[in-house]
Amino acid sequence: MGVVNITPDSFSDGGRFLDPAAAIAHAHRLMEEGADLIDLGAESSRPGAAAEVSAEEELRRLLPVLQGLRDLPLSVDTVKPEVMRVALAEGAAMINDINALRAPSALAALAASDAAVCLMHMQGSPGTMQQDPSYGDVVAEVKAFLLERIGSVVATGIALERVVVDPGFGFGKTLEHNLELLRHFGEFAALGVPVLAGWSRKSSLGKITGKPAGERLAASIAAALIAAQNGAAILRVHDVAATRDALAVLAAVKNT
Ligand code: HH2
Repeated sequence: MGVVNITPDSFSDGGRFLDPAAAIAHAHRLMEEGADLIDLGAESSRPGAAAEVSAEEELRRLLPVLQGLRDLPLSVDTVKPEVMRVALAEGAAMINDINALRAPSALAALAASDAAVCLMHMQGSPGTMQQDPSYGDVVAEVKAFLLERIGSVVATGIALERVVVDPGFGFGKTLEHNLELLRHFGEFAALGVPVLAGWSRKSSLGKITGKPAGERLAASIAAALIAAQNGAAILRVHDVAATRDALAVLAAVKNT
């Protein structure tokens, strides 16, 4: 999954693809590099993100790009049912919700479509989630949350085959929480639905390497590969070509 952020303020590529033509060109480039799916986000969820973007503003950023990329498999990264409904009407293949369809009417928006959905775990909300993340047992708690959300989604009539889950690296988690979740990634892969991993350029990698977001490629690939080796079905990445090369090496090793 290649990331295209149509935002002024995303933590690693904010402002680069706010112009619809630049976002469209970047999405095509990521597909040429080997992406299977493009994740379009029009609201940053970075820690400490400013006041929420309105649905109108999110759609104003998103729609020209969505309409310009009709032929590509698209995921739309949003927490707002209004935005979900429009994205689904425009043919989005997946809704990627960092809030796991907890907003009132988000479940109904998905139930009225046949698109896939990614349910992500987040403790708190982006504005405050990194202030004091706290868990008894992070792996057990994230797993229980995802199982509860899968249950709600299926109870609404959305087929299990449409569901992807994500432990939500960096969303209300310290470096140690993120590492613990990665160590136990195989337990998420055993839940019975595909699991997505999003480590690309995240601040935990900065804490480990001491490097800023623009210099976290090698660290991002290392984390992506560990997730893939432990059963990740989808890797959400900014750097598709380099990740593809790393996955080709992993596939070559597995096939010999
Ligand atoms: N991470 C980000 C955004 N959306 N969705 C899922 N399912 N999993 C993730 O790990 C995830 C996500 C944050 O990264 P990015 O989009 O690059 O930054 P920003 O939120 O600042 O736009």
